[in-house]
Amino acid sequence: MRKDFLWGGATAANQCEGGWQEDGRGMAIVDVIPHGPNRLPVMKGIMDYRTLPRGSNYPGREAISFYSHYKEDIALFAEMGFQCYRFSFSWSRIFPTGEEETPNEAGLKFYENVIDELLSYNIQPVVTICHFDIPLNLVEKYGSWKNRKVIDCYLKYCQAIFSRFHDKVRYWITFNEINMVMHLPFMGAGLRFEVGENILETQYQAAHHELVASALAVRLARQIDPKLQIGCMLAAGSVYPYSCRPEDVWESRKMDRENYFFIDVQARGEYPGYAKKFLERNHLNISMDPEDEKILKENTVDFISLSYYNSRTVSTQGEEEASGGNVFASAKNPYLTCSEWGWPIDPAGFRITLNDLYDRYQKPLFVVENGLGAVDTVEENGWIEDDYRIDYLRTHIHAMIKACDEDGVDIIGYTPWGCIDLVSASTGEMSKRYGMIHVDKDDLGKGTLNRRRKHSFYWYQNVIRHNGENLLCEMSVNL
Ligand code: BGP
Repeated sequence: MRKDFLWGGATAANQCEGGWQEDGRGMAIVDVIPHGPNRLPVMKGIMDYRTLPRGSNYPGREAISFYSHYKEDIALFAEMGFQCYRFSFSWSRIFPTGEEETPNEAGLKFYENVIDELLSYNIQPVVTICHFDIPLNLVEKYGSWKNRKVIDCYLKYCQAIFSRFHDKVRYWITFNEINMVMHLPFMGAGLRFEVGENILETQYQAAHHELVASALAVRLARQIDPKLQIGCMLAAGSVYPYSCRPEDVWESRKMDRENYFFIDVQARGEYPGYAKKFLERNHLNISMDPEDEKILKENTVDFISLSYYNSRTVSTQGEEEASGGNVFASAKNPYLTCSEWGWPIDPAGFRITLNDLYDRYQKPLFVVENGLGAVDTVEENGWIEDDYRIDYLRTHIHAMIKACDEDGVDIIGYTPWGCIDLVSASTGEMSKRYGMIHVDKDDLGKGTLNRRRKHSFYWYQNVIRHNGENLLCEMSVNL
């Protein structure tokens, strides 16, 4: 492992910050994504949020109110020993409609306070510029990333935050899980579809705009301060063939490429051959400006960040059961157990994924999400014995250390997701908890918002203290 390896934790404004009407913040997509049965159709862009029943519950509006609790939360992160903290800015807190000429000073000030608080504990901020987040005005007026105009709005936002924070924030991530545009297009990229619209074409058009925006953000960052490190971010998890049938193996390669496509462009600087052929074969006409090729080629990312929750499995035969998982469902892998939400648990798959990505790109990786969503029980004396979470983290961290120490994968740091409980992106629930810090709030939005340390809090503190070396004695995983 690197000597300067960064241990920390990760959250995002849309699921944690709340304060949706504070200090002039404008409406964002998260404010109109409800809890309950309408959530999935809204996130997919096939149900218009404007048709939702009155009185719908929008859990992101308050979330866990990091907005008013940030000092307390950062003090807890510091107590755990965090060396970095990954979080996102809310775009509409800084540009409420996305179109203002100048940024909202109160919004910038809030993030300055958060950053200064982190730095006062020697915690490095790692900022995601856009984590399932876009001002609602840009959705309404331009159709979000469907429209090239949004690239300019994004760059204006980048200009404001890079120039304000470049001497305090080194690591930036342009888009969280950029491949989410293919799976949950409204949540991932603010896309809504009209009846009869060519959905796939719109998704790839929006993706192209995001890819160009990401490359231009890299260029801008380098102009403002060459020390800045800019990364892309993939919802990762390698795809296994269900069997050694060559058809299954080929299918798994194809599925991997659907995700790699984005990183291939961001890290290598051009559309790969298989993507060009896919667009051609499916008659998808993506409009590109003549200078786009050059922009993509000249402004590749410095590092590749990723989330890993599970591996995936695919078969061409359809004889297997389905299984859940982050981003999309796949075939059930008979060798793996699953979380309470049906996501496979596969630490060896983490090592495989890290190796796959490093072999493919040869750029430093940053693991900015990993973790187990589980129901926690607060005992009468207030204690939370979350040993299932510890088991998950222990085996995954161990696999990551092996990837570094035995396979030579270069990893900048590790920030487990939802280090403090927050709203689940896929379900809108609070009960799907990832944290080492418990937040007293339920799925209906009731609770005191009090913070409480879980068993995993002390366990992770110890991992950081020993730079993960204690785990090598604690366990042995064969792979
Ligand atoms: C990733 C997202 C996060 C986070 C995580 C866990 O896809 O980047 O925002 O939510 O998954 O997923 P969930 O909250 O659905 O359990």
